[in-house]
Amino acid sequence: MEFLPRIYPITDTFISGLSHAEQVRLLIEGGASFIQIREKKASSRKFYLDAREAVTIARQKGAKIIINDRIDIALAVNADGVHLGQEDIPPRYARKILGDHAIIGYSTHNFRQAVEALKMPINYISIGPIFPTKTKENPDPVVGLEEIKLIKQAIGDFPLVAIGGINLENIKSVFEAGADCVAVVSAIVSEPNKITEKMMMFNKIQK
Ligand code: 3NM
Repeated sequence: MEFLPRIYPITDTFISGLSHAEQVRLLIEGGASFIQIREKKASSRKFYLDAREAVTIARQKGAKIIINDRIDIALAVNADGVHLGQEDIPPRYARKILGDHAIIGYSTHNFRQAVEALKMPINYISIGPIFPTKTKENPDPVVGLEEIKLIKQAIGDFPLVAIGGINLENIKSVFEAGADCVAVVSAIVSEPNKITEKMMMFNKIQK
């Protein structure tokens, strides 16, 4: 699990009102070392330029950048990996394209998908949404804490990231249920002038 920190912030330009690169800079100031860039609306050109700048900033500080969905952008900007969903290119093809060193994460939304994912050439599984979330359009049904426990029992040491509606109030329960890492969007980036401070607060949470 050495590549995976306990807090995994994800950028969102709509929620924060800031570019991905600017969010990455503020997150790293707050101690982030592993950041996902998630873009659902911008043109490919705009996303490419923003992601390229984000990777440049991250490299200077020794942080890793994972690109959501877009294998082409990940390759173009030389990111550290991609995060793929159930509707994206299957992980085995992403692995072919990106090579052995890329970090590939894969979204699952229930026990069956999580166990199925173990067969895939991926580096971590994410499970969500744990709690209700407004950040994702058309989220899957809420998974809850009990499901994290069952999945962790089934997948053993394989790295498990929990996502969806996680905040400073409920984060401890998510770790207690067995998540190795939590991925967070709105509770960290929704107030642009507090991104660094919130990242620091999340990083202070003991497992
Ligand atoms: N994926 P917030 S839930 C991006 O269920 C994403 O896989 C989910 O945002 C999944 O921390 C989600 O603001 C949104 O709730 C997470």
